[in-house]
Amino acid sequence: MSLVVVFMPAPSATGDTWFVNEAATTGTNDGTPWSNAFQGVSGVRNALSVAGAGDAVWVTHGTYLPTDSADRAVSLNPPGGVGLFGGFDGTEEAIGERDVVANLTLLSADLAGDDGPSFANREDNSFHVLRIENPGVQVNGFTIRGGMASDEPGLGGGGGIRVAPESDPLVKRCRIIENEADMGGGVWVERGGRFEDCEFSQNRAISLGISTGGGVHAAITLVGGQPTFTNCLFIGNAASRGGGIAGDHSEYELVNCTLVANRTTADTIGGGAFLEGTFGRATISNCALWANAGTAGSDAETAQVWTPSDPLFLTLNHCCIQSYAGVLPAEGAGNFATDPLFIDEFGADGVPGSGDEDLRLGIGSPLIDAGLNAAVPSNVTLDFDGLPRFVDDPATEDTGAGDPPVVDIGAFEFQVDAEPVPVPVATLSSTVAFVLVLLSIATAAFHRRQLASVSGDPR
Ligand SMILES: [Ca+2]
Ligand SMILES: [Ca+2]
Ligand SMILES: [Ca+2]
Ligand SMILES: [Ca+2]
Repeated sequence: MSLVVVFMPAPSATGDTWFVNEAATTGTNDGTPWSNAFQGVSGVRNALSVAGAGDAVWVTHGTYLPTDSADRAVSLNPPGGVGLFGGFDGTEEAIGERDVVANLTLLSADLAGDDGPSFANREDNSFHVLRIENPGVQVNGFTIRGGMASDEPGLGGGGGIRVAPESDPLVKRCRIIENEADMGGGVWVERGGRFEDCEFSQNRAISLGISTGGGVHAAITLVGGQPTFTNCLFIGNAASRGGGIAGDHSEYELVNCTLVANRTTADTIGGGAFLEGTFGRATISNCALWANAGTAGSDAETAQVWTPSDPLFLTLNHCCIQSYAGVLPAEGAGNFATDPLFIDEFGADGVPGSGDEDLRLGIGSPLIDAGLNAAVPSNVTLDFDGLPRFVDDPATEDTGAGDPPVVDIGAFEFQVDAEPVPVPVATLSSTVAFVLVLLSIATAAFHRRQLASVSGDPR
């Protein structure tokens, strides 16, 4: 078995690490070491009150709130240069030992603990779960849920995360789900910011007829800076305009993202991605836009992605776009409309973005080996699952561009060797052999999760 091991440097060689464990009831509750971790739902907030530039905050599974009060205006706001990392179980000595899939670490806006399905009881929630206003912040390994900015005084933007200009955070391996705002239900971002391996699902911005960006609203930038999204999923988000992501006089870049079943509620266009404004620019590469819809339930090309008529505003390279016929005013090449053959795009419940979907690629998917290698940022070597981003499928003709192996389209790379290779047991100890036998009978999906987990999820 080959394992993928990547070591993440600490934010600073001299930085301190602060520990948070919601379930802890003993110790001194002052943050170091694990045995004295900050406790309870206020643990993250208390850690951020003492952390400084270069410090890391390690957080166990559990639920954390921005405040102990009912003050909706309070958000978690990390100091500059602080790395906030979730997904721990409270015993780790290295960040590579955590498992963000097994250890769900929730930053929640549900101050009263009464949220229900379908956005019920959100009127008492925090406006924004996170406000990122300081430079050099990392947020990695959290689920961010329940932000409700639609009834914030003024124009509420960014229910899950509101990113201020010039802060340029790195948000990685986060699930941003079920947040609401006037603009940017999941995220409002102004100018820079990097989002990698994140999922935006079931967020909405529908309070106004012009509400834009169910998943993400890239706000007015005029000049300088653009948010980038790499290996991200946008599933089941809704907005009046721009269900998955919207840009308003702003720039944004999507690379290897999968946008499925996002929708608009007031337009027939731009269910997946939307762009408007004199200064708007969007570069969309190696992305799949499928089953996004406008008000009429349309699956037309313009329901997947839409921009006004100037062809310089939009660049599409090596994307799979439902109903693509080249009517969009866009530059670029390598785009097509063939069914992407996701393993299960809506899941057993038939509802997009509810968490039971599998947007990995099935055998024979036209997205395999169809991307543009040059579009992938040089620091990106892994896919959404933490598995190699560049893999050649010998059974699929390379229709993409670049030296083999050619990157796939979408957030997941087709893993040719996902099935474990049987190992001769005679050469192994009985314990190791038993483990390998168990592995050899596991399903490919199980193996993928194990591989990511065994590798320590050190991203
Ligand atoms: Ca509530
Ligand atoms: Ca589902
Ligand atoms: Ca490939
Ligand atoms: Ca190939």
